[in-house]
Amino acid sequence: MRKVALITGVTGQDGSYLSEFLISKGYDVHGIIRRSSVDYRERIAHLEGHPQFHLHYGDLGDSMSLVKVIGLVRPTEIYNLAAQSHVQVSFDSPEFTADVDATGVLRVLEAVRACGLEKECRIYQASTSELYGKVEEVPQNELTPFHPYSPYAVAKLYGFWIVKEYREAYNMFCCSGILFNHESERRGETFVTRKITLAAARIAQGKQDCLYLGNLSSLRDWGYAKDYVECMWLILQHDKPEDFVIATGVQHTVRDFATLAFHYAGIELRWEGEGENEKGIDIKSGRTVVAVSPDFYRPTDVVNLWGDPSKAKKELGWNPQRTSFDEIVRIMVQHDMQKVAADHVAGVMRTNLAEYLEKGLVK
Ligand code: NAP
Ligand code: G4F
Repeated sequence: MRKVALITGVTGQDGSYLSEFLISKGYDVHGIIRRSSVDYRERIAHLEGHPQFHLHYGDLGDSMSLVKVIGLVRPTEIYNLAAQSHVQVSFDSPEFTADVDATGVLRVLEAVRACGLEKECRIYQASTSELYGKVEEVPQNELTPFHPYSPYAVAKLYGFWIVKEYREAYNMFCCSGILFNHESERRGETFVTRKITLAAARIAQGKQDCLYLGNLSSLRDWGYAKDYVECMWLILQHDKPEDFVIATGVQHTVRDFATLAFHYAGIELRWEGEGENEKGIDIKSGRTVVAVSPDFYRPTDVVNLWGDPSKAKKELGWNPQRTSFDEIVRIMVQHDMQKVAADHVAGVMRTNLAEYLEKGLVK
């Protein structure tokens, strides 16, 4: 049996872990990348040149490129992970977000049909807990009504429904994973968890004074990205095409995350004040190391995500708590403590090199 996977969004957090996972399962993995003027392939650099790993240029906004790549690769499984994935950014670029996160899904489905692969290719769509938005019940499961609460979520809702429609209209094996937040040391640096772990590491090493955050009371069900990509694969190995909630079933606030991250960076926090005046104070030095900035408030914010992964546990045999909240925070802080220290050494070396070049000591 051919095992050929095509991943859109291969350069992203999930795309990089999924590539590693599928290669280990014996798949030939093909990824779609976009041209960029800067090196953005950090997360997959270690895979380039691997005999089971291949890259193709394409874009979710460009149907022809999708038809071309899908026709060439003839994948047995497609993982559609590509998206403008930042909720805050979707308020600034709503039209672009809709084009990629909504119409982009349709383009992938239509490209599969145009290549005559609708009977043999299984499709995974990266859906999201943001669909629950202004939540109508807690915890949220596959039957909870959706109430999207950002341009990102509205676009992703279209993606969810068009996948369902193609499943019913054309009998295609296409499914959505409704994934709750999942984090890792490869998480983009502007998502709240990574922003916190990087800042905690910088503050602990004297490279930053204070971390500014938005809504500290927002609640998330945070899991580990490496565990979640396995679930994407399990969803496509299931005997029937269905949608699944993927979550840990445990909820924490942004404040809890920050308290634990600073703890692992060697700083114990005490919280004082409320709302915009709330501060995280380093107990030892008395310095304010976390403060609130309304710049990071959203026009509408999703504040109570809490997933019920019972269906995935029962039907896919997936363990929702393989990596605990505590362990995720520890892994991320440990990684960023090393990164900040290494960036410092690299910076010093660059400064020295510039000086040597200037003095004509290095040719
Ligand atoms: P990410 O790190 O932001 O990666 C997004 C990927 O999409 C990147 O590879 C990006 O390419 C690519 N992309 C963006 N626009 C594109 C376009 N027009 N054409 C082709 N590729 C494009 O996101 P992630 O955290 O890995 O998430 C993966 C997917 O799961 C996304 O669809 C996200 O919305 C969804 N999701 C994520 C979470 C989570 O907590 N992480 C939860 C639920 C759902 P560049 O590198 O070129 O920018
Ligand atoms: O880390 P976030 O930006 O993630 P958000 O909005 O939950 O979206 C992520 O998870 C979704 C799944 O539920 C994915 F679909 C989506 O692609 C993305 O991966 O924000 C989390 C919470 C929000 O309530 C936000 O208001 O943290 C709050 N927050 C507080 N201060 C902040 C900040 N968020 C960011 N990014 N930056 C802050 O300074």
